[in-house]
Amino acid sequence: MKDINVINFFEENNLNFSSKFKLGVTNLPSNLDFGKEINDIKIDELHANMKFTFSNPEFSGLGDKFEWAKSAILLTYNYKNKTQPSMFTSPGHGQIARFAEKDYYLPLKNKINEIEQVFENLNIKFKSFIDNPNHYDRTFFVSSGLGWQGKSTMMLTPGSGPWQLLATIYVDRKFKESEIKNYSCGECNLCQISCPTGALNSEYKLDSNKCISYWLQSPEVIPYEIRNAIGNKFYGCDDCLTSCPPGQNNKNVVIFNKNQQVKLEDIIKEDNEKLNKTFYWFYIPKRDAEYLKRNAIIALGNNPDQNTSNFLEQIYPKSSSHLKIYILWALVKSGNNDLCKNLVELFDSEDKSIKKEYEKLKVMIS
Ligand code: B12
Ligand code: SF4
Ligand code: SF4
Repeated sequence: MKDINVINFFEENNLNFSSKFKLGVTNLPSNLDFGKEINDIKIDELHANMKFTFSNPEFSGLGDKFEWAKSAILLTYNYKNKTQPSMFTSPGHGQIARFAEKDYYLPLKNKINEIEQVFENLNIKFKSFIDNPNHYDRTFFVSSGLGWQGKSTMMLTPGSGPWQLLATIYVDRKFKESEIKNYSCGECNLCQISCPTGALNSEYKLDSNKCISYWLQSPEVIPYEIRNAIGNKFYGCDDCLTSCPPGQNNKNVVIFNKNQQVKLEDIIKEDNEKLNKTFYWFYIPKRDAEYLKRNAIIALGNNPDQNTSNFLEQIYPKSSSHLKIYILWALVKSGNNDLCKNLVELFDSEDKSIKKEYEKLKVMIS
């Protein structure tokens, strides 16, 4: 029997795809196995102790996970919209990376649900994955003819570049396999040059220990050099995406995108539960919004406005010890060394961890 084209198959089942979506098919078994690559990153400790796919690389990186599956469909959602991605914010404001300015996973999940419905109606077995620790989402991207892996490690497609989210559906049905395209980054290395921390110094390999995107999701204490490099970022980092030519429009203009800006004082003052709800699609360690406030204080330290020092002084007494160490750092950054000294003496003369942090900051100043 002739293999059916996947798009025609869905159209026949009343399921259409807007131009935001792209589909590609890899026939199984594929002999694709990224378990070793994921494990190598882990062995070299480039994974910064993250769990995700690193918990069980042998399974997450394995293409042929299910004996019953005959095809893997890779579905991508292009979240690049008409406005240019913005790296700029006004003073006192922080930047949200474009993938998180809205819940862009939602349209992808909805589409997966529609696909699942089609298979369910036809009694065809399937299993889908989006951002799941048990599956490395990039596994079938190249083999499904959707593009190539860039030096930033991002999966790139002509037109949309890196601005896309990925999902996979294993299915017990053979579809026509997509043709693999022969693309590459060539001599380009703009992502490597643009990365503020050197996390991409080895091409095609990300050192998560240096990646801002990682640190803004991490529960660990953020090192000083990373805090400085974070700049105005509040959540996520797009520097290696914004610089990537295949993802750019012809016209590059400096713009402020309001969807990508937050007023940092408002975040820091907000009730934790409310913050969790407002940003329900963010990955927040332990769903504890204190970590978002931490990010906001760092971004405010790097991108203060005229009121920042007064504001930080006001909120210091009532803040948790965890946040106090970042407030002190932000005050030192803006040259308020005496104010820091007074705050510690006045409110925390008995708190060993804060005093220790203050001693470290004093070394930093000198
Ligand atoms: C852990 C994780 C992170 C970590 C680590 C990222 C990473 N590159 O590994 C952190 C927190 C840093 C992160 C950041 C981001 N992430 Co993330 N993340 C994941 C997650 C959960 C697992 C990724 C993983 O397993 N990495 C393991 C390593 C081994 O993978 P790798 O870097 O791709 O490794 C390959 C290369 O090293 C390659 N390689 C090595 N040598 C060579 C040589 C050559 C010549 C070639 C071609 C390749 C090559 O081989 C390896 C295997 O293919 C996936 C979701 C999932 N379940 O898969 C999302 C995912 C990768 N993230 C995604 C996104 C959107 C982001 C951010 C853009 C978000 C942001 N704006 O802040 C950044 C981008 C940072 C970057 N440059 O990658 C998307 C990426 C989509 C895409 N177009 O590729 C994914 C797929 C989620 C999704 N479902 O869409 N993420
Ligand atoms: S997300 Fe930011 S810090 Fe991480 S590799 Fe890309 S540019 Fe570097
Ligand atoms: S910036 Fe250049 S080198 Fe980096 S991923 Fe994009 S095309 Fe490849």
